[in-house]
Amino acid sequence: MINEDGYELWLRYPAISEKIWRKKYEKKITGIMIPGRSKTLIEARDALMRGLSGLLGITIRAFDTLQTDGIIVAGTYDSLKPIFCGPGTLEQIKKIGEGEYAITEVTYTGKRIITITAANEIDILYGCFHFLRLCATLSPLDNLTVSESPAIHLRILNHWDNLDGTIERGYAGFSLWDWHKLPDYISPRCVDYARANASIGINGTVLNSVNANSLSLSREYLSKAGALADCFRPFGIKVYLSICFSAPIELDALPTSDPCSPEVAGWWKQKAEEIYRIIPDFGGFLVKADSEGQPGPHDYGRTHADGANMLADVLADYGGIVIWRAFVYDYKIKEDRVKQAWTEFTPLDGKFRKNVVIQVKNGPIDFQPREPFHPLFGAMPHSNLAVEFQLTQEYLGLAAHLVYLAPLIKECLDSDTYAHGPGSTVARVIDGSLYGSPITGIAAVANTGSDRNWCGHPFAQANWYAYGRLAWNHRLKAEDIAEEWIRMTFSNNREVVDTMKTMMMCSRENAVNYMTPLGLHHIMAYNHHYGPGPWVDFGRQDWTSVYYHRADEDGIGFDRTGTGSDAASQYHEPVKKRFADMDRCPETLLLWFHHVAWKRRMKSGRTLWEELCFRYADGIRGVRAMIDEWESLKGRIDRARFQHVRVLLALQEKEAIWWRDACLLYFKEFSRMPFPEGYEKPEKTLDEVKEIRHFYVPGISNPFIPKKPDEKTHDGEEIL
Ligand code: GCW
Repeated sequence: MINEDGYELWLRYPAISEKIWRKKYEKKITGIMIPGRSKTLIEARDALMRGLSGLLGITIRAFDTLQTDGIIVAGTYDSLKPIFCGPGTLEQIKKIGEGEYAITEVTYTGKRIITITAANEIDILYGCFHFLRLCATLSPLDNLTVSESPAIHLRILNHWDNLDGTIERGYAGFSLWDWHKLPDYISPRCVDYARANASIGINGTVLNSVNANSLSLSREYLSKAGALADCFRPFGIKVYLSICFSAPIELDALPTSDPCSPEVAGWWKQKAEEIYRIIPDFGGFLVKADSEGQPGPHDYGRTHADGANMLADVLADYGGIVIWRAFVYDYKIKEDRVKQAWTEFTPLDGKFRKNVVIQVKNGPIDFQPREPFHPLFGAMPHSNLAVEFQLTQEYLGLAAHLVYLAPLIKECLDSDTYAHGPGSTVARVIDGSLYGSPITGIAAVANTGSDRNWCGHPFAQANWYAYGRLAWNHRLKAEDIAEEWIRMTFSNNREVVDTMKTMMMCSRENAVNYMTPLGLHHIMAYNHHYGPGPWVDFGRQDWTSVYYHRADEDGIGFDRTGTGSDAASQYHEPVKKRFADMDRCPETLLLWFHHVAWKRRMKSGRTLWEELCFRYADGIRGVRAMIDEWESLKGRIDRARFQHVRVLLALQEKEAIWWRDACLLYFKEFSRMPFPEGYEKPEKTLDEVKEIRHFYVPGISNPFIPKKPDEKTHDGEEIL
């Protein structure tokens, strides 16, 4: 077994050794025919030839006539018309609409051929990768009648990449974009990135961080972005840019960036003209405004709609869109942070242009291991809403912890908002089927970087893969996607597949348990967010930990019912009542919505304190189970990747223990209750754990020197 470094992702196509599949199907694949000379069709042809040659261990040839059985034919109606002269076949092809593809087996002049057909070339490319996925996962090829079209229009990655090559919250190396050498030199890495995205149907990429540097819109950087756009275009990937709302001031010294100033609107109009001269199919702007110090319309007493609509108007003629983030909160506002986006955006529903998409994080805080779905889903029926997930693991162990995120994504998408009665799921909000939104979208903060294996942890690629597959079809099951990925990335061996799938499917719950069980949230270390920090109480209060857990001698948790911040009231019935009722609130979110007595009996019969101890212990148990499962695969996985994962799992266990020690020792100061019998006791004292410090943690630009723990919250203000 040759060592692999993960560079080929899920596009390896190793020779299929499974005899039954080969015996049954290899005669169906003797050659390919993809007429046409466009870059996209050449890529489709190369992908099929390379993939099928690898899988079958033969040289697959390209034919220009149908000579034998087993030719895989791919093309559009027009490109295949000269080939299929007889009746029947072409009629089938004609029925395929924009944005979909079909894979069918037909008989033509007595020959059985598999056709991959679509109305446009990018869908042909998608179809070819789908066919390769079927073969690589040993799926049956009998009487194929595949018909696929994506549920969501915009399937986008957000790269929080900075122009200096660093990545905010990036843990897999540096930016993939070599800004310095662009536009002259485009790394082959960019082509491989585009191919990987096309293979999972991702059709948009935002090149730069939402904490945008205005230089991204300078002519120097636009020409660099243009070179990337040219590279990605044959793969069906549009380029977008994050913009800084004050760019007119920074780039051309305008006196203002007020969206209602004609001079400012004129500046953006000119900028749009400049951009579309370089990138004719430019996707549009992603905007983080009036959030975490980013400038925005509020600086001028204007609303998000004023800001978004001014930008939308300058892009409309080009078909561009504005993706405006709803990640807004401000510690100066005396309102529970989780309520502020809903408070600010619901009055603006229906006031945004039709080419504006409001991009909302999956939960109301910030990509925590678990959050309730964001109340804005189901609260803005007259606006285009997109959901934003985070693939880079800012709050989930950086690139050191195995945490498969498809269960988290599915948990959000399957959440019922009850906005229009039962079945009003988040998925139906964002795929447009609930409100008929003209533009539908889904986004994820990328976890890619210059690391050889793209995502740092060998298993982290699965999150990129799963996001793409769910963006294409959110009805897919997390474990089916895991199985696909394992088969394509590691092995079709049943034991390997089952064992890795078991590890992946429990990994998110493990992380929740050893970090933030029972609805705890935002108790990580300050600034770099690496490791636990339940004691953090300095700096602005909504960036502390004590603001969220509210631990005291009676209990722990944030009262978000009518007796507290009343955040539960932002949800529709019956969700509202269920969250607000301590007896009916799901225990997984109990401390998100309630301040709960240490002695309260949980469903398990344990007290809350005992339940917390059980959950932290169970998280560590889960990691140890993953270690044992991985050890059982020794010899079945190539040594390099086996060893890489083995060492990272050991680190994950060590950090899970770190989380348990920090949180239980700290909370014990309030509960004053003994550790229950039968559990491992913390290895360190609370003071020892507090002494653990890290400085140059990846993903942040400034080395964080911890402030003295006795520094009070911002201006000593009382906590809400
Ligand atoms: O999760 C937080 C991160 C910031 C990020 C911000 C956002 C890009 O800590 O690094 O800034 O969210 O989503 O804008």
